[in-house]
Amino acid sequence: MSQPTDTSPPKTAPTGSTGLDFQPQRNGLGVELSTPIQDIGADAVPELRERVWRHRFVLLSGQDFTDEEYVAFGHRLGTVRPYFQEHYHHPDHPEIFVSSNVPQNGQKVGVAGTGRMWHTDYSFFDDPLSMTMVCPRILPASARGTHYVDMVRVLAELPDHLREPLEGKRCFHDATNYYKVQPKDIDRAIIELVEEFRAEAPGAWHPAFIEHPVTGDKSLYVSSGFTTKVEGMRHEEGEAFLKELFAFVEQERFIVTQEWRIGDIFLWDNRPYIHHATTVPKGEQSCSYRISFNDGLPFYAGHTGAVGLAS
Ligand code: 7UC
Ligand code: FE
Repeated sequence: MSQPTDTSPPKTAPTGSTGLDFQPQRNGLGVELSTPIQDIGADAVPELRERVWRHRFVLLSGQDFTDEEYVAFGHRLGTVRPYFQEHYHHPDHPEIFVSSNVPQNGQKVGVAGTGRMWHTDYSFFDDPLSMTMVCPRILPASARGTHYVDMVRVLAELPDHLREPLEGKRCFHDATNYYKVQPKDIDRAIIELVEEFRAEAPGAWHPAFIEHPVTGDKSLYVSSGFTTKVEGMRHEEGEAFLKELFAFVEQERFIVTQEWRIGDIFLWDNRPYIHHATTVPKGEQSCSYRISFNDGLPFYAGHTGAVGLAS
C-alpha cells in the first residue's frame, strides 16, 4: 500500500486572499480563526472549507452569536442535514442537534449524554456527514471537552497484521446500540425498538480505508462505537480482530482533547477523525449545539452518495 509521505496537517497557515487570519492551534489540532462568524460571508466560505479539508479542524474562537446566526452560518457552509431523529432537535431550529441535560421552560430539550463513544457522525448511513460544527452553550462546572483521533496518522502507523486483513475490505457501521430510549418506549420490548430504529437507520458498508477527495490522504474509517463487522470475517474472528484494532486506535498517544469554552465553535472534517464526548459529572449542567452538513464533495474518493451544495 502507498503510504502518505507527510501525515501531519500543515503547521503554518498563511493569510488567504479573503483576509481570514488562521493561526495554528497550541494543542496541535488544526487552526484557529477569530473572525466573527457573522463576517464570514459567502465569499469567504470557499477558503474556510478549504482550510477544514487541509487542516482537518478549525476552532472559531471568541464568538458571540444568536441561534439564528449560528444556523445561518451553517447554511452558508454547506447542505445542512437535520438529525434523523426529531427528539434531538432544537425546538425552534431543527438544524440544531441539542446535546443537553438542562430543561428549558420546564421542558426536556434534546438528548443528554450524546456521543460518549468513539465514532464519526452518520457513518451508519450510506452518505455520512462531511463536516460537523459544535458550540457549547452551557458549560459544566468541571471542564468539558471533545477527544479526537486523527485516523490518517493511525493508518500510517498501523502494523501489518492489522492492516493487511483490511486491504480492499469494507466494514459495517451500525448505531443501534446507541439508540437513546425515549418516554414513548416504556412497556415496549427491546426487539421492537431495535426493529423500529433499523427501519430508519439500517446501517452501512464503507471501505476500511478511505481516500480524502481533496487532500488524497488515506485514513482508517472505523470506530468502536459504530463499526460492528469486517467484510469476509466470520462473527468470532471479526469480533476478536476489531477488539485488537480498536485497542490500537484508542491509544493515549493518538488522542487530542479540545477543551470547551463559551464562545468557541469547533468545526471539523469527519473524514479523517473519530471523536468522543467527555462524560459530564453527575449533577452538572451541560448543553451544546451541533450543526452538521455536507460540503458538496464525495465523502471519499470513489464514493457515489454525495449530497451537493444547496446552491
Ligand atoms: O445520541 C448519540 O450519541 C447520537 C449518535 C448515536 N449519533 C450521532 C451521529 O451523528 O452519528
Ligand atoms: Fe458526534
